[in-house]
Amino acid sequence: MDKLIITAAMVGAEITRQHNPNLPVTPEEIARAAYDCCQAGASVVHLHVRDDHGTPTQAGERFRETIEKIKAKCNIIIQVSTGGAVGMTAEERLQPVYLKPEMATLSTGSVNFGDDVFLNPPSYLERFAMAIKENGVKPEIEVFDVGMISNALQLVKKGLLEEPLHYDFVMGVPGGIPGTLKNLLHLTESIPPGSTWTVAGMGRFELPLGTAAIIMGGHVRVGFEDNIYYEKGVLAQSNAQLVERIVRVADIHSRPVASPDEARKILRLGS
Ligand code: KMH
Ligand code: ZN
Repeated sequence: MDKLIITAAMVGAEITRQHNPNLPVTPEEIARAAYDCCQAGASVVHLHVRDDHGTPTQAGERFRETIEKIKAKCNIIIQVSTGGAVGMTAEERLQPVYLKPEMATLSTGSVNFGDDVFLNPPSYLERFAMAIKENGVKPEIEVFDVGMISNALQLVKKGLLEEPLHYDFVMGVPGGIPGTLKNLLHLTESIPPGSTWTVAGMGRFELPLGTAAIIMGGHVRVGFEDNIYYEKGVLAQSNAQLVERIVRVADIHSRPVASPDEARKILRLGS
């Protein structure tokens, strides 16, 4: 098994300080949280940013400022979100890709998202994949349901994506694939051999699915974007606290944790 890559999804677009007062919002707070997560064992940050009012934004300038502050503190891999928030236009969502970060997400299908729809029609998939390719960015395929794997493989056939792909199984979103072990197994068996994968379990699914991934040879995403609780009824004090817990679980299962440079090799960044 490869060493374990832990991704910290620290901000997201849906959570507010009303949900968890420890949510990092400003570029300074996000950079500090990224540093703390890196120190705790994360090798990737999945990055969303907020404007001065705490509202989700995909503004290139805000990403640039936040990325600079993170880079000044640590060597963690920065993966920008192209999902943004529901209702944003494709061009709005694509802005951080033009900064040529090491990684960016690519959601390969539409999904009901609570009471909303996270819209990713075929035209978006091609446009996003092309922008990601043209800017030399490594995509992480966001899979909210199993059909999104075949959509990604269609993009490979069209020459818009290159294998081996790295997938993120986002499980337990209301409207997406439920966060069961049976479904995780189905997803892992549906990707081509040689692919890499991580799992992002929503809410109470974060810890059991993360534990399963550690045992199965996958990788793990944790953080406030997916889960604001440390345990039932107890809010997490920080993103780093959630990273620390996954490091302890990995340790119990004798799975060493990857440094950012080791993660770069596993994910074949820059190759
Ligand atoms: N905020 C969600 C609607 C991504 O970052 O690529 C989409 C999302 C996926 O978070
Ligand atoms: Zn996201």
